[in-house]
Amino acid sequence: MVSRTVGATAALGALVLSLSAVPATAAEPVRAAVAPAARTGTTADTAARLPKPDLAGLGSALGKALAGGAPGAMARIDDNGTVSTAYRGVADRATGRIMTTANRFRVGSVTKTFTAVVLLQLVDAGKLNLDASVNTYLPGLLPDQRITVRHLLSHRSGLYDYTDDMFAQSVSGFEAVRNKVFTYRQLVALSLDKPLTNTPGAAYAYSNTNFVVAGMLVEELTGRTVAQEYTTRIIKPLKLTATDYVHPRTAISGQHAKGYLTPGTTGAKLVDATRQTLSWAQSAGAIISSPKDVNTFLSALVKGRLMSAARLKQMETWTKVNSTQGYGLGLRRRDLGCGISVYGHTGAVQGYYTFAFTSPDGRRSLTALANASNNAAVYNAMAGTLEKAFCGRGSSRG
Ligand code: HEL
Repeated sequence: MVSRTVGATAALGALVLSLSAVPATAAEPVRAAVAPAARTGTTADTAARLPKPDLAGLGSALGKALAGGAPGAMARIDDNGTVSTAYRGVADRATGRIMTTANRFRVGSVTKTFTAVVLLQLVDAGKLNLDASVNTYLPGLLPDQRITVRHLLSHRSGLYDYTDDMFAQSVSGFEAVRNKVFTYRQLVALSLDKPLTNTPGAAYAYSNTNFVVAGMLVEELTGRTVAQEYTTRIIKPLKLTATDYVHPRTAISGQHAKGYLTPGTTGAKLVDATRQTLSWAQSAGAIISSPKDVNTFLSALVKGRLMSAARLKQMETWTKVNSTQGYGLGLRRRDLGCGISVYGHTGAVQGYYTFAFTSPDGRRSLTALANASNNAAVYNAMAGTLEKAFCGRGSSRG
């Protein structure tokens, strides 16, 4: 099912509302006239120049995810007030309830972007220095004084990712932690059982440990929980009504997609992984949200509504990941086949693969979800949704 609605985006105000009923191409000259000075450099009017999304291609990408083994898949594009959705398969295998974009789900590491936003707001407030040693704020926590806050947020600390061992066996590893409640310090201790993987600052090496320590910083500097900080700094101001952080509770409330972990053994049954504490990730991966909310969040973020322009510039300063990807501060950059780069994050927790990205000016956002994980065919199919959403029919990949 693919549908397109031209909708009201209340927060954007009356001027943009009046534009939202106009087809994307026709609105271009007006859009350019609305806010010419608000954006600078290469981010200006990216969405106005974007090809129209390829909605049929988006549906096909979701179909490929199902062919690869996902029970269901869905995607929502918010394109400057125009909403397009596509969905396939089921949200719940037991009842056959269909998958739609109304379902909430576990966003996994998209949580890292939320955590980075909170810390960058604390930088703006003068409470945190990105280039200070983490141990300045958490004395004695880390074994190397040279590890800075910026190293954490850009995955350059060298702190070993304890989840590599935890989930070496996908199903037994998951079942061993499904109901566990860890303290942050216990997770850091698991990491510190292993030496640093690189000299601090020297290399990009993705590690959940970085964002566990980031969560500790949030709690240390504010005296409040990460849940409270996400709520007061992001969820409430942006009116994200389907977003929350319920750790260590295991249930997802309201309408949601059940998540299915693919076992490592061929032919073995999918494992319903929906209920879990996510305590192994916490501030690195435990947020629950919806496609609409994630799109609203990423769009507001890159439009500069969550931090100063100077902090956003730092967030969008990229460390090379590979020839087509960069990592900023809790933010991924993916370079697409049509020459456009998009910013956001991916998520992979048991049962859920998320791709959530926005154009650099925040005007077009995509959140795509498959309710399966540990399955390369599904992952690659979902990665293909980006090309369809941002490159349209001109996509050279996917
Ligand atoms: S991994 C990633 C993704 N991130 C990181 C984080 C997240 N998720 C995890 O660390 C969970 C890893 C285990 C997931 C599990 C599965 O697929 O269900 N895999 C196994 O059990 C494998 N034996 C870098 C992919 C991200 O995109 O940022 O989310």
